[in-house]
Amino acid sequence: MIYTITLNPAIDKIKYLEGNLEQEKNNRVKEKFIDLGGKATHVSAILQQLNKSNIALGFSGELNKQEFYEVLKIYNIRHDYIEVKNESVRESIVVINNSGGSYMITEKGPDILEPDKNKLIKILKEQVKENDIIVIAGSPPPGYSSKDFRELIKVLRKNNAYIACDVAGKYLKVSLEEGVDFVKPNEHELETLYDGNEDLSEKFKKLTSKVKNAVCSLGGEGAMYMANGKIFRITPPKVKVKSDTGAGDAFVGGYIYALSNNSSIHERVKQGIIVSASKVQHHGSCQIDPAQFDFINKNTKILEVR
Ligand code: TA6
Repeated sequence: MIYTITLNPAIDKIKYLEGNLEQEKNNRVKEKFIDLGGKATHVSAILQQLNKSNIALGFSGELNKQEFYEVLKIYNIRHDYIEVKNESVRESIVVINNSGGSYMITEKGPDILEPDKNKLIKILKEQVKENDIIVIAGSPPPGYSSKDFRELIKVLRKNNAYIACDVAGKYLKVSLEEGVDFVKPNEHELETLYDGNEDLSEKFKKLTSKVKNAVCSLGGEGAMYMANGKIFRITPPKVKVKSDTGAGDAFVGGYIYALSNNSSIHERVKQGIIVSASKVQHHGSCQIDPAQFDFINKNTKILEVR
């Protein structure tokens, strides 16, 4: 089974403007969408659209749970979120200019207290079996410390699960210290992971010495990854971008889909790129269209960096 863990899910309120965002001006909205946010939620949405069963876990908020569950229902996602009393699932406002540039304004989310943290650990101890795939992604909520995150990883490691983490900062550091199986920092997250002014591929080589499968996502430029001790760059074709929100999360969804089909590292990364390049052609945070995959696949390039 594949489980996604979103410690701090969000409801994305996406607003497409008639013009470009200007301060002290009434910026008119021409179209609006609601979608899932919080990162691992996107992975569940992508897997559902690829008919790959999975269960979404994490913390929701009691006060607006119906709204959140309505959005999960769009993708028919099976879930078992812990409902935090007197709290709400946070909102992320995504504003997209007429010119395509985007702004994201994201709430901090609910404080998670010890009893609820322990409920999640209990679910994982009871549910997760050997070789299950667990995806942890998104910024943990306030009050969720590095220590809490380390405990989560240790429980999953004890159950011999495959642990994929798409997290940043101190949580990425904990993931590397605990020896998870997959991480996907973006360029900025990799740059800030290591001090020093080595170039990106040098920093990436350092990262690959700490984790079996590492990918550095590079936005529309594709990604960098390691296979058989060599570094590769994978580049998708240029496509008409409607929204890049959730593109990195879509990559993880495609990668995990291919991993669950026992594909090679090259195929896993390529599937991630294909799904991500499809996602950006859609308005929401999680939509893809498999009918777009063939063109992207045929026009994606893989080159050995060195
Ligand atoms: O990656 C896109 C996205 O998941 C948005 O949908 C929005 O919910 C935001 O990022 C949440 O990011 P955070 O790092 O706060 O979990």
